[in-house]
Amino acid sequence: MKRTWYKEGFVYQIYPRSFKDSNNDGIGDIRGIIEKVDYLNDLGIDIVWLSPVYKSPNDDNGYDISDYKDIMEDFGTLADWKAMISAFHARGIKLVMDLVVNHTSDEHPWFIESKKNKANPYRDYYFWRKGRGKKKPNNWTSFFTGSAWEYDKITAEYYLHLFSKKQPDLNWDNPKVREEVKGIIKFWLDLGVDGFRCDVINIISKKRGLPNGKFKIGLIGSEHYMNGPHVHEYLHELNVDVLSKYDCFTVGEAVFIAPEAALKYVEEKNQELSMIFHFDHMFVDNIFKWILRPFKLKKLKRVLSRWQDKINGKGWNTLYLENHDQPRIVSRWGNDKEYHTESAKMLATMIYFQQGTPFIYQGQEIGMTNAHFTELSQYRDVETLNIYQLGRKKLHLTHKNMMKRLAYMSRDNARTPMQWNNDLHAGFSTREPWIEVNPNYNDINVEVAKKDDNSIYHYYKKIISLRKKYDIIVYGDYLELLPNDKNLYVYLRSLDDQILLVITSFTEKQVRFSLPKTVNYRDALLLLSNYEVNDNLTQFVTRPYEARVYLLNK
Ligand code: ISL
Ligand code: CA
Repeated sequence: MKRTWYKEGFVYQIYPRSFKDSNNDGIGDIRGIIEKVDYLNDLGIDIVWLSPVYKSPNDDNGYDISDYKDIMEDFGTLADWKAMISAFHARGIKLVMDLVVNHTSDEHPWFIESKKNKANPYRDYYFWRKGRGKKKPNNWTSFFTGSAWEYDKITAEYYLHLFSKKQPDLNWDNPKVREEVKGIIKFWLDLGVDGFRCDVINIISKKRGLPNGKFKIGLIGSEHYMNGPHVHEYLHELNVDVLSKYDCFTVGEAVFIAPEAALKYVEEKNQELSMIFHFDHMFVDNIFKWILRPFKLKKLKRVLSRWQDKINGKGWNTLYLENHDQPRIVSRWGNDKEYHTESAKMLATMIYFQQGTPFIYQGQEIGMTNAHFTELSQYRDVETLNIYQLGRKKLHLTHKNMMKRLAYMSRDNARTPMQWNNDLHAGFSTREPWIEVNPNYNDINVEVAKKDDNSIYHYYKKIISLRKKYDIIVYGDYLELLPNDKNLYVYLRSLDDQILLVITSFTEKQVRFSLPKTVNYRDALLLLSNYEVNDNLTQFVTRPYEARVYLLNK
């Protein structure tokens, strides 16, 4: 395994709209991030992944880009951005930008041109097709519900959009499109960025002819673009032509992917991506996100262990529980009431001692919870609003039923403003923010957390510092113990003559833990725990959401 900084670093994701508002217009911005650089440095993180800050009409909060080489006015200017990257670099923090190139905004000049007429040189940057009589060009559906095709009067043709209709898909088979993407990557690398998080990168290559999807439910047509025919060629091309010439890394967002398919992207010899985000663990408590099912620890363990086992030694994993598209983990698999602190710490322990690059999402380090919105009008997210309409109008579900699903899964749960202190609007802004602040900000905020030695914040800080101190946490091999236990997730990591033992309980009930006899060691050191520990590690009864990490010497 090649040792390198992006495997050793801890990543912090910033969703700029909700991080810190410097000019009090209710929207987070780049100057706001600059105000908080020392906060991030103090937490100990090494890399920042910044969600999109490019020019955008904000149909999907910046994931619909109208100018890849400039900054959205709400967020500031390119000069502010330059000041921000300097502030990060001055503290040894690297910056990863979000690269959203499966689609552009419909307000991007390329799309505006391509709409004009069929002979326009930009026409073939996108997928324009005639309808089949009165019908759409094919039966594909969008990630955000409804058909993936939108009709445009000017040329009487449809264009493809796998996300909202303001996000037309780019045609990567056109070599000019690939050259444009290389130009964008080069532009930011030359300004000093250290890598890219590549949005939905495994769906950029669509099957020739765009045939109808076979399955009639779910994301119809997806078998024709998930890990599509030329995706590996195209990523290899970007890597060889641009990325490999810089000291940078890439993390690809890969939707609906199995570890076997993931390996093709991340095996070092293939020269494509450095690592990917998969979603397998995010589907443990739901099917297609909106059909909820009870959380089962055994399922989670099976999924995570499978990813550890398949990728280990060949490629590199990512470790995450939250991002701007997912609800808050403590509300999801923990207990955000009686055991808020214990369960948030346990979840962090469970994930961040596995092998892979760890990512935390803003607010996770203080245990921010779901928004618990009760009115539809409190939601802002395009996906959330679309799914509500689909549920009500097409599936005839009740308002109450839909609101329950949104309260659990909506992306807006992660998008409420960062809770900095007890001031009005949690210190995020002095003005009414673009989305409501979670009313629990008086108890859950950075200022309170910093003062309390037992806080979730200090626990995260400890995890981050341990990872810097012990190679085994970064590079050790993974082995799961007690796979059939319904309440405990226990695993080992091993490197040379050391073993790391991680024990986590997913229940408030007491559970008897016994260390399997196969684990032999001479001495043990408790590195981390979310309760005071006075007993022996070979056998003990767990407390609610207990977590312990031991370093054993063979
Ligand atoms: O969050 C999801 C809805 O269920 C995912 O399906 C999500 O749409 C998918 O992971 C792709 O996400 C990325 O691309 C989208 C953007 O809306 C997301 O914020 C982004 O992370 C389109 O650019
Ligand atoms: Ca602002």
